[in-house]
Amino acid sequence: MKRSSAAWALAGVVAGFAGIAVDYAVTEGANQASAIEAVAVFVRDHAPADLVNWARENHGKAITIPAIVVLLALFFGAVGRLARRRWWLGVLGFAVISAVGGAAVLAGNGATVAYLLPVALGFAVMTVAMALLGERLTRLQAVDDDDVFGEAWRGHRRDFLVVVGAVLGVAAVSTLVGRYLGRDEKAVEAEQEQLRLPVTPPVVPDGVRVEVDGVQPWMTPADDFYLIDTVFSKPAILAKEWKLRIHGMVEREIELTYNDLVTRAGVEAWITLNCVSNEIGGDLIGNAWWSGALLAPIIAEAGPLPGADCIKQTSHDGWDCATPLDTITDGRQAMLAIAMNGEPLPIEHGYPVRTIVPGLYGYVSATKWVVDMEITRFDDVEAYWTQRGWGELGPVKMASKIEVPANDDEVAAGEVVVAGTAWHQHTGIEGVEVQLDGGPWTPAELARVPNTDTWVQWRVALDVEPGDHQVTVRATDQAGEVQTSVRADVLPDGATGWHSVEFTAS
Ligand SMILES: Nc1nc2c(c(=O)[nH]1)N[C@H]1C(S)=C(S)[C@@H](COP(=O)(O)O)O[C@H]1N2
Ligand SMILES: [Mo]
Repeated sequence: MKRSSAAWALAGVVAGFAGIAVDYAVTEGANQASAIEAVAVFVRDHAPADLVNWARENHGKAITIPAIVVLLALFFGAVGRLARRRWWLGVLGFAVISAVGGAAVLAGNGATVAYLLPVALGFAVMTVAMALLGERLTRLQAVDDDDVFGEAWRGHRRDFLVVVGAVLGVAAVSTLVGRYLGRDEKAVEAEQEQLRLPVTPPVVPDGVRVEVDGVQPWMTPADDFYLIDTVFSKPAILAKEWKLRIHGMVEREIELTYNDLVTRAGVEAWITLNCVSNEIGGDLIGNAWWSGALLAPIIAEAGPLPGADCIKQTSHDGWDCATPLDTITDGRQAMLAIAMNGEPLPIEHGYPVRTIVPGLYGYVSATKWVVDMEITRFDDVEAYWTQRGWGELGPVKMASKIEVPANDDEVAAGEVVVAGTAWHQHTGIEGVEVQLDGGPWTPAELARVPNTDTWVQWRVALDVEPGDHQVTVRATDQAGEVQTSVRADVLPDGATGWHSVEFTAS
């Protein structure tokens, strides 16, 4: 009896880890976080600060995943035992753990519902493996107790062990496949550790924050920076193998290596990047300290020929965009960036090199994993998104956003602080006003900005009576234009309209 209970636990452990291994293999292939990694990241991000600080000095990274594996082994053992009583309890156990993994995956930056597919596959493997093992064990148990060690018993035991071996084989092969598929990424991570780039760490400038709880940080950490790209698997490119070819309507072709670029590096700036698909009040925006080499002198060296008006940029994954040439040469800090917030670019944000052009939406400019620049004419090119109906030039539109209070917040009546961000990169924001319940516009106080290429934080205190309210924001830019109230969809060239928030005061 005892032995068969151990056998059920073993079956649960073997089936569970086979599912985990399959999830790992698929996610490594797709350069996504495996369920286990996602849980580790979630734990890291939500653990108490003291624990995280302790872990940093005590090999926290090295401990977290083995600790999760041990907990999983205990859990899977229990699931195996439960499956012995009722098969569906086993399924339920695996479903619960898969749901936990799936939730952690979804909580990861840039995750979409499609990221759940590997977890679902892992769950399927667990259940099927458990069903196969459970069937063998049930047969083993059905043999009369007095037949233990008899012919039939030994046959069933052999059957069971064969299936255990097969499931372990699936787990082992999946783990090896995952290792193999993840090797490029590991190599890039090792290279990143070795890099000593001539970049300075980010120092948040004085006075750029309004110091209101709930307003997003001035600097968006790379881990929280929104992610947009069309790849299923992020390219893992070694800097030492990277090259950028600049050609087309030029006097001379140029080929740059990563070292060439590092030698030319010298520009560092706070620049806010946003996506044309950002809805009013949306999150597809971030502000970072970018370091790299100015593009203007590099393009000047190639020498654009008369008539050229754009640069068709192509990334390693084949995605492309066309950037107006004058936005590169007009003096703004358009750059080939090698670092984000003082660190080498993370793979998902374009390692080793991406383009950043202040004042343009990402889809016409911010090429991640950029490897090719063709100087050409808009008349002669179509790029990934312009072929799909999006606008050609892609200048950022002025926008403003209320971050505090949040929609449906309940606040105390009286003085209510309203705060948020506003941006019109490369033009700059002159003023921000808010309006309570359709009343008069009240000017907000603006925090400072280091240049016109970033967002600006703002705040204003309003006197609010008890009841339901709506607050609306609008900005004015340094060209004197007032943000339009006319609602436009993100397609084809960016949303317009005022952002409003509804809240209750009591
Ligand atoms: N290679 C590549 N670069 C790309 C894209 C892409 O799909 N592929 N998307 C662009 C878009 S639409 C935006 S908004 C920005 C987003 O950059 P991020 O993912 O680093 O935030 O990258 C741009 N660069
Ligand atoms: Mo975008």
